[in-house]
Amino acid sequence: MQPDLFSDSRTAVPLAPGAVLLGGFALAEGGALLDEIPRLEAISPFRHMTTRSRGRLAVAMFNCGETGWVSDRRGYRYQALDPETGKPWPAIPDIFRSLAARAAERAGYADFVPDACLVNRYDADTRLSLHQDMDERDHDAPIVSVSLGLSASFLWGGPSRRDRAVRHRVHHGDVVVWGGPSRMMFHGLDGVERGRHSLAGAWRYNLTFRKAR
Ligand code: MD3
Ligand code: FE
Repeated sequence: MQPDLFSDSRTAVPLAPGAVLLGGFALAEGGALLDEIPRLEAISPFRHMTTRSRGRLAVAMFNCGETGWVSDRRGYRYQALDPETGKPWPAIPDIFRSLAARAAERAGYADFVPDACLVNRYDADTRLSLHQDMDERDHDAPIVSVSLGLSASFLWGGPSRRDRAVRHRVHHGDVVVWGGPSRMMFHGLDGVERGRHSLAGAWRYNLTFRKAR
């Protein structure tokens, strides 16, 4: 008997094989997580990266961790230095790391130690088109994603871009752990609510924790 697995199992909703929605899992810490962002973006600012095919990304991002996801006209990759500053990305704050490990554990992944955390920022007009996350070396490790601020409509597709996507609402404090068969599925974001969030203002933030190398 593992009491901590049953005490709030109500909030663990399977979304797809290998994907678990932990509704409100980060609610208590949401404000503290958001409070880290100004300190982090003072080291590595939010920027709009470009892609080889699609031009400037509407979502603004930076990374923390030993390595970070970057995109430019040469393609996508992970690298230890922020190309904007030429310096290492800021370290993953302890409260980020601890939350990610607890969420992964709840979803059945013991000892999740991410080496990268991509911080995405959206306003009400920002979309993220359907894509797969394939640039991480370790596809057995899950990805943990934390939604903060304004609610959004998440697009969940299948193994092929042609598969019909379904929408899920994600709210401040929701955490999703994507592993196993869901790790390589197409996904995107097709709308953020208009308005203001009491802690995040006119933004939605998303933290995605990855084991990239
Ligand atoms: C499913 N971010 O950063 S989070 C991304 O809301 C990304 O910022 C979106 O897609 C966002 O790559 C969606 C949920 C998410 C993140 C990574 C996944 C879902 C995923 C990787 C594999 C499958
Ligand atoms: Fe993604």
